[in-house]
Amino acid sequence: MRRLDFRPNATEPATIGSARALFDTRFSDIQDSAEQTVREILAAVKTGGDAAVLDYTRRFDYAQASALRVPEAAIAAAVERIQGTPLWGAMEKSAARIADFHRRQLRESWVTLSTPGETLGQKITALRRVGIYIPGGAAAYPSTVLMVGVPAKVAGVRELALTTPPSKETGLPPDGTLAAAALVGITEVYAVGGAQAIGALAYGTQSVPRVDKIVGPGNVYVNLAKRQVFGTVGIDMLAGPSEVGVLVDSTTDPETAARELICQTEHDPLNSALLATTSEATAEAILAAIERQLSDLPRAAVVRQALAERSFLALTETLSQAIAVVNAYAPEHLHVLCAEPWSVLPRIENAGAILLGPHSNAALGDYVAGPSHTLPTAGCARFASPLNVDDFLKKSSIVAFDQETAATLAALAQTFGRYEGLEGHARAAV
Ligand code: HSO
Ligand code: ZN
Repeated sequence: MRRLDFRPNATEPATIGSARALFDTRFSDIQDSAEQTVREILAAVKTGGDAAVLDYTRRFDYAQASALRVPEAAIAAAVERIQGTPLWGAMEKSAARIADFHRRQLRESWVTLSTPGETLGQKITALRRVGIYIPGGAAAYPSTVLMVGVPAKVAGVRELALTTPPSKETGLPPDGTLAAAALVGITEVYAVGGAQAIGALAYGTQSVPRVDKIVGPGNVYVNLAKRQVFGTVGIDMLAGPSEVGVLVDSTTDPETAARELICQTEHDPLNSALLATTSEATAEAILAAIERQLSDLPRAAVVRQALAERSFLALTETLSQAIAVVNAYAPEHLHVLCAEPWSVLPRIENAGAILLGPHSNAALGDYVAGPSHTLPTAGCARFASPLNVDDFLKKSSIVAFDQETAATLAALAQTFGRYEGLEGHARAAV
């Protein structure tokens, strides 16, 4: 972990400004190198359609690929295999909790009725067709299918197309991913990953009808592709390599903090972590606990790399300073493990998910708590929200005046129209 010492007696005390500049570049090296490749893939998919997508699939994922769509029979077979395992029950319970949480976010269209002669309002419409990207390759993420698919269903999206990479051996996505899709009610599944999947969803191909918006997390290629197709389609956010911020003080149990840091960094060597604390002794105890816990963890090497290369230890004099560092880092997940976490909550400005206290652990948030685990990363928590029902809804404004109301407002509009040199507008205001 890179050590940032904000305490006044440090040799060269770090500042919030310098930390922010450092945090801003947490993934820029990988982004810069992938940008051009992604541009080429998207251009090829735009002009080449299915043939180009298949070509990339054969090159990157499954050498014998001959079709993009996963047959419904293959989904049904996956369901049958998973239904006999504990994963099915876990998915059902988790889906129910995710649905409960997201139903609270639903909102109604509204109109004003209080002023006679004028009605203003907002009409809410669910998006018609949405593409869901689910990461795959080496990993299988049925939980992500639920965390994206259930909010989409709650919002009332009519068509959902899911795309996820095929396994190198079978050419199909993992059973768990297919079964989760079926559980959510998604039958349109494509065995396509990476930037080529984003291109297919955004531009449409012979076998993939284009979508209105693309949602879901992905690797750096997927995120860069989403950014490049934004405008042709909507996107939810950039949800890339996972991040965790952990805020601790001298009261924190080091084993708990260590588990949380390990949990979010075991996804990928590109993951990033921030440990912010007022207590150097606790920080040292946490680092020692991490070493102990890694001794028999299957993915210890991934965690070690993530902690060594893209992670930070911030030592501060005061809790306020530690909170400022957390806000500058804007983590995807923040675990507040210091004393009185609820009193810290109002001061947290930038974080995708805020987990309060030692029992609100990362794994529960990732799998069963209810809020979507698809969260803004790479500092996007400064301006973006977790994936939620609003991502699948859009609003249209409604204006309805009677003649009398129009006449009373016309003079104002004429004033604007003439000032802006738009005489047609001025005359249309009657
Ligand atoms: N921690 C990941 C989500 C996930 N964890 C999926 C396990 N499976 C990003 O928030
Ligand atoms: Zn996770």
